[in-house]
Amino acid sequence: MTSDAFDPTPADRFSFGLWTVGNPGRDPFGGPVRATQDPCRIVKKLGEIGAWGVNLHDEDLIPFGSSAAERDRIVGDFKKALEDNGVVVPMATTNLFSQPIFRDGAFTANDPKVRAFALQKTMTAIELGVELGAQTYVFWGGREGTEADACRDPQEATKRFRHAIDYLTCFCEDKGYDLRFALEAKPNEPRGDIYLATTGHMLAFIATLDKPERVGVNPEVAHESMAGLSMTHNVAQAMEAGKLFHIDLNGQRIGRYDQDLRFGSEDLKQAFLLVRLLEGTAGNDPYSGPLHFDAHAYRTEDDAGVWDFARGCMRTYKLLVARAQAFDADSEVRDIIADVTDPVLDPLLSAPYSPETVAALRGAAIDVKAVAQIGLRYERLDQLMVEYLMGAR
Ligand code: GLT
Ligand code: MN
Ligand code: MN
Repeated sequence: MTSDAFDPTPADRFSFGLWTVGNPGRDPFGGPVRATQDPCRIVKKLGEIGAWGVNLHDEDLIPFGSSAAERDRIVGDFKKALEDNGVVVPMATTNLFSQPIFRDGAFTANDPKVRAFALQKTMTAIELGVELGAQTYVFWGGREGTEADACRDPQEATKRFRHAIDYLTCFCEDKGYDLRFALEAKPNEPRGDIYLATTGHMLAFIATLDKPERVGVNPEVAHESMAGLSMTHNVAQAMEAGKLFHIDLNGQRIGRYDQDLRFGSEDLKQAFLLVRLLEGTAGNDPYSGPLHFDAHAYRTEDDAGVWDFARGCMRTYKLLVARAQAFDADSEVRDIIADVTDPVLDPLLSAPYSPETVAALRGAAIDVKAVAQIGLRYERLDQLMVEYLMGAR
């Protein structure tokens, strides 16, 4: 394999979940097509291809029901693999969806035994994450939802979810864990409807928590796209609020099941705009957290194809960074998106509200017809972006 400037290195902060490159290719209509990989082997392979981190659910590493001795042996081996291969664990999470007890949700389930078990499991998984060095803890409420919606008041579900997050932030504080929570939204699948369906819902919910400063979001390209929304806009809102604690990058077409495809393999323009925003090539403050690829290889692939998939995610990200930098350095682009200024109105728009500034603003003469006739050159701007994406510039 040839090497070039787009080969990933740990400095790029790319991570993969054990469940992503370890995905055996199971889908609702067919069983696994690839062998289950040992987590230590995944760590070794990730180190070889230049990834920085590996993320995990409790059960990705420690099979459900393992004894304490088995757990300690598995964790010991895993820590050694991390050290030997220079790979870190930036994020950990809890599997609150695979075990049958969670068939009607975890934190929002009607049965207190289910809610209590979800808290027990999460506290144990948080301890594991902290032991492995994780700094971010993700909450994806995949089964927190309904098909038979009359089963509970959706307001009660919100209250229960809030109780769980408040309880667990207290647990971290009590234990002295410097762990930040990142809430991941999804509109549906595996449930018919999932509560707190988008990143915007999560941001509003976070403002109602006891310790909102500990909690941010983990938006996923596929999930925001399933809702028909702009991932870039949703991420921008989270960044502006100081709440982008983590991100799940992948590929998705609107109107489909959760495809979790290789990053950039669908809607390259949206991927470009997202990378441009995250990297701040247009001048905004960049995102500096982990870049996690929550995706998996096509079911057609063997083991070699899995690592082609992983390399592809990282290379596409780096290629898009280079394209975004070139686009934003282009004088024609800069000219089109340059700030529109007005020596009279700018000071009025930035002045604090007062009866005087209101009077001045209301008295300002604006040529409504002339302003509406100026061409904004967005056709040219968008074509320039396409030309950068196609390598014509
Ligand atoms: C699951 C889901 C992902 C979440 C993971 C975290 S698990 O694969 O589809 O989007 O990020 O629980
Ligand atoms: Mn995800
Ligand atoms: Mn997904």
